Amino acid sequence: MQLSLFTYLSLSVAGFAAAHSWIECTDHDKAGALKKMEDQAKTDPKGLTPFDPTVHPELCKAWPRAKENPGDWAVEGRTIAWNIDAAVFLKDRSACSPPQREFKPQGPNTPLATAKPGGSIVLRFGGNGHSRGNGTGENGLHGDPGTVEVFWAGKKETEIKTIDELTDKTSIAKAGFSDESFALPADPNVKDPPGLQDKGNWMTVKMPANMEPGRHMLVWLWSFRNKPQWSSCFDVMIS
Ligand SMILES: *[C@@H]1O[C@H](CO)[C@@H](O)[C@H](O)[C@H]1NC(C)=O
Ligand SMILES: [Cu+2]
Repeated sequence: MQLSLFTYLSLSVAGFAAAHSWIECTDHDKAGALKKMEDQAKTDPKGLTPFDPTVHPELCKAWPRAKENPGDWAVEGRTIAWNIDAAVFLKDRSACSPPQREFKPQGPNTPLATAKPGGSIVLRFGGNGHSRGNGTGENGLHGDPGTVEVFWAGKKETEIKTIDELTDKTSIAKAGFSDESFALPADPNVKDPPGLQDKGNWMTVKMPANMEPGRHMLVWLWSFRNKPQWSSCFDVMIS
């Protein structure tokens, strides 16, 4: 099925209509979030709280570009989440959403992630009901939830500007969208919300050992239907 321009625009404007996700935290306390979720699952398995930083900012120690603390989840889905598929349709090959296209100093309330060369950071993004393939197949049917990948230009203070730079050469980490996620119930046949509760997905990313000290720009990309779909841009300070 060919999507019309109108459909593409309304998907990107409405934000929630299509499968979508973005990086909400660049240094997340995954163990702390898992503990809270497991506790909640015992008492209220159908009403898991999203463990994103708009609800639990105390679990987040570092923030992506243009993300407020705590911020508004619905607004972020329309502003800092970048719909690559819709942009490409409109002949825009930008790698990042407009507010994430340049580095602006981040205040003490929303610090950058820090790491040593070869060290790891834990990114958090929402499963948003898609962790078992809801809406990620052809024509919005069930499919593979796809992959998440992180890219680096190879030098400090260097921007990745277009999706044409998201290649094997700049890729530093790749995983399945749901490789690190907490989803209820255990029955894999429950694939759709509200039965499916997938309120926490993570990606642990090892920094290349050859990163020099300084600020490094990274791009996170979620691909499904074998195409790039959504991106988020953030920085890591290497010590
Ligand atoms: C995905 O889940 C929604 C409920 O959130 C449901 O309405 C929709 O039909 C599901 N998609 C598919 C392809 O089953
Ligand atoms: Cu979505």
